[in-house]
Amino acid sequence: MRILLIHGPNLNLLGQREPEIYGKATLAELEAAVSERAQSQGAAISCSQSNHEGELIDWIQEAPRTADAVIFNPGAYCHYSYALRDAIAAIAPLPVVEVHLSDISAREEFRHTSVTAPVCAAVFAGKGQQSYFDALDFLCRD
Ligand code: CA2
Repeated sequence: MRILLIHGPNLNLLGQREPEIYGKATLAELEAAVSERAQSQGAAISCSQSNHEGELIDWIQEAPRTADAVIFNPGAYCHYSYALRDAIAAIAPLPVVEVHLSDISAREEFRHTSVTAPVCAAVFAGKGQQSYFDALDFLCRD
């Protein structure tokens, strides 16, 4: 199984600020941990991060040509980007699993809604790195 791990805006700052919300790991460390776990499950991970909505849309649109599934942390775009939602819906049935480090339902009101979640195959949030492991387990469950 080939999996794209895509991170959205500001997640390149992981490990530098707000460790009480997002943990101490840098993005590179998080990607390494998820890649290692994926390998042990027979999956190969390709990682990328962008702060730009259009670039994220391009990568989602291209995913069916290079991958069997996507694990996506859209960052704050999940709260309002109908363009990303349309891109995810457009590549169905390729599964896109949405992940969040923090529990978005327990934070500020504006984070309670994810407009991308309804078109994703599953959502795992609030468990830090474990949210990503849960996404891997979901995709590799068969
Ligand atoms: O909990 C998550 O994974 C989020 O997707 C993270 C996004 C946030 O906007 C979403 O509501 C939930 C923000 C990532 C910002 O990351 C930073 C990391 C370190 C320092 C500053 C920001």
